Amino acid sequence: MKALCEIPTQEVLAGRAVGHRLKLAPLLLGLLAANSVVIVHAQSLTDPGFETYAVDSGGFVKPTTGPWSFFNDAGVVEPFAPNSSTGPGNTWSATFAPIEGQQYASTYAGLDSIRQSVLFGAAGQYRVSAYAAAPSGSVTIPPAGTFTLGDGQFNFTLGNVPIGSPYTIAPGTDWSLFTADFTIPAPGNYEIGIRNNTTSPYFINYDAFEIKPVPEPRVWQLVLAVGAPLVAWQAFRKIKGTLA
Ligand SMILES: [Ca+2]
Ligand SMILES: [Ca+2]
Repeated sequence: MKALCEIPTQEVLAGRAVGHRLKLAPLLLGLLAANSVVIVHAQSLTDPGFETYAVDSGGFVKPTTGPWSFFNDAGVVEPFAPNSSTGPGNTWSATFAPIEGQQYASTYAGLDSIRQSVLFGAAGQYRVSAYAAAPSGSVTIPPAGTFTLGDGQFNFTLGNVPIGSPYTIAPGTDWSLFTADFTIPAPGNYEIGIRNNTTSPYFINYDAFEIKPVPEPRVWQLVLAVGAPLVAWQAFRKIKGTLA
């Protein structure tokens, strides 16, 4: 009889609600943890903004060690430096403030590429992105001469093969974000990067590379994983409330 007559106080109801939440808490935490592990283990670039290389302010280095491989004129700069050269294959520019950190990559004209081996834990669709910018003016390359800078062109690459659309950048273009989508057929290591396509005189600077799954399934998994039990719990509360 007591159970039928008793009207639960607000404190009792609040206590029950907390109790239900606590019962769900380990499940929710477990789901969050499981998804966090997946996120932590997602493919990622090492030093995506070229900050680990030692280079003086206004200077230029062509690293032979570290996570990235640099070819032809490609190297790392720390602003600010005008369009500069000590000879063919040693030509650089650092006229822009970095997008990220203190440094970025510099390339001059054709034959240049920058790439890094990346471990992909799962097959699927991915998107690589980077910021690119191109200075204007001219460059004097001893003893070749002085050249007026024109349009530059680059591609993102997978295993040094172009992926996505070629991008043309006019001289005097400030940082813009560029992307290319690609497919990873099986888990493993794949070389990701960029390469300059055309041989006419131009600089392209690169900073803040990133790789993401397309779409980002883990975020959706997380929303669904947390959302479904919450919806179920709310439905359970509603039914319980109706029966009571
Ligand atoms: Ca940087
Ligand atoms: Ca070059």
